[in-house]
Amino acid sequence: MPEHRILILDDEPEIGQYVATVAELSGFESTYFSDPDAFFAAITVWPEACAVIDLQMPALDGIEVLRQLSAMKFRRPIVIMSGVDRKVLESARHFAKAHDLEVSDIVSKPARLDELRQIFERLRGSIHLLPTRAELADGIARREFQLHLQPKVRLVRDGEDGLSYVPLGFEGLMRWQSPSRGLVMPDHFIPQIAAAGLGAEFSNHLFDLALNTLKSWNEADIDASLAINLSASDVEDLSLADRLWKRCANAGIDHQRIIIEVTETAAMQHPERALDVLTRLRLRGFLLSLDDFGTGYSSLVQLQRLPFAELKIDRSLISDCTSSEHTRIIVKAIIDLGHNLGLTVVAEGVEDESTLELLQGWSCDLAQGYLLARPLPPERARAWWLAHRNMNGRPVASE
Ligand code: G
Ligand code: G
Ligand code: MN
Repeated sequence: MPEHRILILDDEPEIGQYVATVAELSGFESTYFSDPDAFFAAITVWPEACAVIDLQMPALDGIEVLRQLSAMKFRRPIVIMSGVDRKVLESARHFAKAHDLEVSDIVSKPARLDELRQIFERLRGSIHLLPTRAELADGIARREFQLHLQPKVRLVRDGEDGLSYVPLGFEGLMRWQSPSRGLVMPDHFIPQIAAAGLGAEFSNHLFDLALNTLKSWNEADIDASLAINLSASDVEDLSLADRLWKRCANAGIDHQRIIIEVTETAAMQHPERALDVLTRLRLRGFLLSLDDFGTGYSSLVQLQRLPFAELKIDRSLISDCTSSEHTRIIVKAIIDLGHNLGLTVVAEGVEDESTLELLQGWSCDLAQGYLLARPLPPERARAWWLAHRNMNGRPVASE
């Protein structure tokens, strides 16, 4: 059985020691630190450990600690502890989420023994569910992942009767068909792959799947584009553009049909390196798309420096369009901003017709979402395309 480790950061040694003891009662190996630098050093030694952090410390406040964990791409569960009121703890949780950190629990100090025990038991339970590095490495080596495909369409307004769309292509979303676990969704393996340092192996598998998909489409005369998602570690890999371009050339695939989606957070983690890698991809002729826009904290100046052709508005904004005036203002402003920067604007997560109508009214270019179709296994995606491709201007109807 793999060992489970917890690293605790608290400026008060008695509390740190107390939390460590309770964690050990729940079967964790645990170490506490009162010095943030020693804590961060330990994180680099044990990237698979969970973390417990105090929000209020004299040397470094908890938000700074979260920021640094995010910069280190820490992807394991975090328990936040503090004597500040619940509202501040909730804001810290939001901050963590926006920085791709996983907060498994928040605890008000003083933490009661039974409360801490429960938290650590839950943590143990949830860790058991996560795939280990060895399992993931095997799954990748055995090529157990699949690319599901979600249609992406262009919105058109034709005459009186309003809305319709033209199919353009698909976004590929990975699924893991694990023999022991069944179908595993990306939220349960993407962060683990990053934490396990298996990014390069995983993206090679993804490229295999993407090229095979395009090859099979060529044989069936399907001229759809294919978007794939890259993670922060890919965006730091200087050889990526050449490697992907060569693989397209060897497979006889027109690489201009591949759209590369990168999240704001991934692109901004090391902006200089990302600028280098993304520019090489662009020069090689791949189209770049900025994914999940509106969730991170990027600077618009950086955004303009990076060679994106497309901007995808995050589905958390799109889903609030019909209910929130505030969100409508933001989404409309993002669409205008995108257009002013010469970008194609895509709305993600469109689930109903009234949202699609709003987006159409704001001249949003493309849409994706359950209203049009869910991510589909390859065979069903192909059937969807064949059923829709000749229906230019088909009225919107859900799948
Ligand atoms: O359907 P959905 O649950 O597939 O996807 C959840 C998240 O996982 C999305 O944010 C998506 O971008 C991400 N994701 C899906 N496939 C991949 C992939 O191949 N690579 C990376 N880096 N992220 C992916
Ligand atoms: O890469 P990205 O974060 O954009 O991945 C898209 C994610 O959104 C995937 O998890 C996909 O399954 C999901 N998704 C796509 N369309 C919809 C939708 O209409 N509603 C919701 N709730 N999720 C969607
Ligand atoms: Mn995406």
